[in-house]
Amino acid sequence: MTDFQVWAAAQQQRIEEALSQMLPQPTVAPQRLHQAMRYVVLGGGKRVRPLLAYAAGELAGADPQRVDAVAAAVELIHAYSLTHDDLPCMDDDSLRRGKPTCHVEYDEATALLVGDGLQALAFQALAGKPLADDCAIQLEMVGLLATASGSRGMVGGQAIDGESVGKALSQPELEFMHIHKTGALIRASVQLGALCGQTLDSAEMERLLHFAKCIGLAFQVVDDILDAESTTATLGKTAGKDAEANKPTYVTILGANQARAFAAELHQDAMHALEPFGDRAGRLRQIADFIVKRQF
Ligand code: GRG
Repeated sequence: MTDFQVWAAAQQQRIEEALSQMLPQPTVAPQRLHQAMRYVVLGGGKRVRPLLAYAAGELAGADPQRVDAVAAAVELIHAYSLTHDDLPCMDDDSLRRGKPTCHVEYDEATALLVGDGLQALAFQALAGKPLADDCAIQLEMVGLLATASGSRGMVGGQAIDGESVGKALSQPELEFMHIHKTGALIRASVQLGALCGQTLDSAEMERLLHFAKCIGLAFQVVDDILDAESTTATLGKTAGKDAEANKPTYVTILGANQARAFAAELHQDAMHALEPFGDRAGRLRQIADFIVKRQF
């Protein structure tokens, strides 16, 4: 295993335990809802957003116990978005993280409530204990996650995604959609992780956010390439969904080769943004490498 794989496995184990503790036990009423919440959150996923939070926390010298809450919050929002996105009224998918989607394993009403419950739990994680020395910063963190998740962030991106089916979007329009749908939560993961630590000056925070914007977009470009070129077995979710749904993607707009070149360009830009941080940004660099080289 590489140094990054060892670190990532340790953080994945750490977030698994934090999430398991935070989620209501399956024996707590209403049992079926709590079992379903645990079903969608535990034991799967790459945990990219928590990894980013831990790495940004490391850069800012944060106490990892504080970052646990932030890492759990962003993963809970992510899990809620996947559960709702898979519903018949949205992407109508039956496979997620290598197992039946929540509405298939349980039912649609449960899947809807699972998402709602996870979203509320994410905010409980952020508000439940001190995460910053200055409570004004913690308040800012709660607001930041709300903006990133809501209609001016992820949910807004999802709305644009729904409206764009069958349309020929320009590259800037596609970028606008992804900066909201995927990028906002990735950016929030980095920013929230950093806010658990020592205050970065505004130029440092700007660089960090530019890094987050670039890797958020690179993540989506790679996701489009994988959706077009990989298999359902490798991805653990249905491959070829974008073409089937007639959705504009980086592959349809640029072609696979240019999309790969664009991902490499974004990666380079992201690395450049981290230069002044030196070794403190080592883990963020490794995550950026993983995001562009990943096969699933
Ligand atoms: C609020 C319904 C609703 C949706 C919000 C994020 C989102 C919009 C929908 C999720 C579906 C989707 C395909 C989003 C694009 C981002 C993306 C590639 C998600 C998959 O994230 P990974 O690869 O998944 O990090 P794992 O399973 O590894 O956590």
